[in-house]
Amino acid sequence: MLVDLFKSLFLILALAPCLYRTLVLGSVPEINGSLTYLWPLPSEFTFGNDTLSVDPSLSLTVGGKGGNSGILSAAFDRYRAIVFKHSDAFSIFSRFRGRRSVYDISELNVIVHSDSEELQLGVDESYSLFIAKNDGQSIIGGATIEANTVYGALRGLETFSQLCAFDYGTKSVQVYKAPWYILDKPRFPYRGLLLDTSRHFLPVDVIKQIIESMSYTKLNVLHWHIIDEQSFPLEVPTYPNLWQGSYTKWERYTVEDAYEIVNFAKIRGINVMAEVDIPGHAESWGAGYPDLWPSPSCREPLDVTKNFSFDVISGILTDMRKIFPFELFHLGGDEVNTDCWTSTPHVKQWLQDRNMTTKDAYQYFVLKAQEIAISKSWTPVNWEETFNTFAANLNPQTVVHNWLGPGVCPKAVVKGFRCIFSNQGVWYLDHLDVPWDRVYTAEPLEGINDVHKQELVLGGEVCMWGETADTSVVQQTIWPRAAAAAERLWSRREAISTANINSTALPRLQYFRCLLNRRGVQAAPVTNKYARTPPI
Ligand code: CP6
Repeated sequence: MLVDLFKSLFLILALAPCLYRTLVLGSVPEINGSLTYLWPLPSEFTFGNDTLSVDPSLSLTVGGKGGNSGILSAAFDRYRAIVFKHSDAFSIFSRFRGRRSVYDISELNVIVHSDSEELQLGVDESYSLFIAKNDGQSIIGGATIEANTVYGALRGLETFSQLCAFDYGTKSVQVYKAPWYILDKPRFPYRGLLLDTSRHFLPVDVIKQIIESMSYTKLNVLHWHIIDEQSFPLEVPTYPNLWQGSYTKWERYTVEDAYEIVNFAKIRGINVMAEVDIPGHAESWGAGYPDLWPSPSCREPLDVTKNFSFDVISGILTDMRKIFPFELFHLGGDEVNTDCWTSTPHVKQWLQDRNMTTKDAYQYFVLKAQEIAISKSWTPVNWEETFNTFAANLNPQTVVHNWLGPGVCPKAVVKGFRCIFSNQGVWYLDHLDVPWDRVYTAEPLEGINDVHKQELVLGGEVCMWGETADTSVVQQTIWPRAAAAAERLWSRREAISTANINSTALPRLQYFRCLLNRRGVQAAPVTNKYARTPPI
């Protein structure tokens, strides 16, 4: 009740100037000369000119049915460590100097309305965040986050932490430009990052660090491309020889490792979408079960003629279903070169007996795999070649995953399919020559004007393919460019228009990249400050 009243007051009083600026002047309020930059930009916000001090022993107070969530208290502890990293180091000295006893903010009040911790596509990630001085004049004093779910509260905590800046003069944590009134929600429900652990193994701790850094930029899906032709690192209890296809005994994930990754991600509001890329990217499966190869000289695509191929797929998916609760499951289906199927006698014969072309057999394989996934209550995701080759026969539930240039989502949504945008020309992070601004200006809804069709675009994903990147360089290859995509996927389209990004987005991204570095993430420079036009 009271909260609703506050909200109405907030909307009228606080947002009016903001809406005026955004709607009438057509641009986002600028934060001139301030250290308080936010990334990604919230959907609605206003700010003032006060500087507030934050108590180093900031405590959490909670409200609402979901206020007692362990996910929330663990997140508060993580963010307190981040926000007070510096001031903690000074605290022993500040005690000698006589610590201030009065702070503007000594409690963070977090209200979570729902006690459901279900994390699925489209989970409510909205939140409001108010930070104002307790001076009897502002509508609300102190710092308050309000959200429908604990995952919205996590997004609000991230924003709160970005507003808390360590001031090297007073050696204390401050919030500049208060009062802050923020109402925020994501533009797209699917904001992903692909990690490829087949081309190079990534240790569990490295994957966790990447997940942690994803939460800083509000990305919410880790697309785990676990297996490919080069290696099969995952334990599959039903077919225990499969991980004989790992590089070494030490470059493997046990079932427990996978659980740990999924849970680590979940408590940060991040879903893990697993991928089993079939039939084209699966050569490594045959290290443990050579019958999956059509012949010793034809090792992929998997043998389409044998029931055993589908038994193994079914076994893998049964085991993986216990680990991956996310409703989406990626079945790959890209880059299927069927040439060696026709040069393998028993496969050729099988095709002839059924009067099937290799294209028919590719379709047969993908659809059969989809049925297995659907029977395990998964929604199948497939790379776009499946749609490009046999859209009319593709299961209508299929989520089409774009990668070959920008064109497929407009076509897929017209046919009623949902789509994920990952145009390789801009969102493949292993393409080191793509600068931040080309990542930033890529638009998932380009070419889709009908709002109902736009809703079928779930969002997008940046892809960190592993052929040329391992633990030693993976974080600096992902960041800061993945953050550019993250803002595209979170913030309102009008707020991140492509005009003047060098004066608006660039300084904010440079600040955010520096924030990543301070938090221990090896993010690369946004631009090369020392680059000069070569002399003629
Ligand atoms: N692996 C798999 C890959 C790629 C794809 N699938 C890929 C293709 C082209 C580029 C980068 C990556 N390495 N399984 C395509 C979806 Cl340029």
